[in-house]
Amino acid sequence: MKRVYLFVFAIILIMVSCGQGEQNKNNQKDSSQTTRSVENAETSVPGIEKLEFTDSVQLKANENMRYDRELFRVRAGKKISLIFKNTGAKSATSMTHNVVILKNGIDIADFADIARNAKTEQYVPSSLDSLIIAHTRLVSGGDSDQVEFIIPKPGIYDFICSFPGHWGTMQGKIVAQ
Ligand SMILES: [Cu+2]
Repeated sequence: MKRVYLFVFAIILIMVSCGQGEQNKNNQKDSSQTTRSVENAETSVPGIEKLEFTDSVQLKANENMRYDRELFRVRAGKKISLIFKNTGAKSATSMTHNVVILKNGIDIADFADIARNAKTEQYVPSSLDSLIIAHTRLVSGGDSDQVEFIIPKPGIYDFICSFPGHWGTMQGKIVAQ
């Protein structure tokens, strides 16, 4: 009789421990799914899935005070070329523009508010270096500039023209995945 009780007890023990194992597995699955969806939220914007990955961010702007493109999709950790052409007239009175790619999480308005006072540094003050991934020089009408950069981590990175008063219309996003 005792042996039968022991046997039944053992079976119950096995069933209970298996059930807990199953539950732990489910918990693990849930938490990894949450992490994955948070990562997606940080590296995705509407329409990004329709864009091809590029290693060449090519931008143009003129007197309209807008970039010709406002969304790019790149690979994190890969070398990217930024080529900016000011297609305005080659004239001393033409607007000058630049492209400043900011690290993610930087407030554009706050950045621009400090940058606008840095005329001697072409509106990219060295005091804000730690907030910048890369930037072109200030480009006159008919001229262009090219720089290379790497975005180390996946995320959404804003780019703006830091010439005073331009960032409101001259901005876009680079999504690194
Ligand atoms: Cu500009």
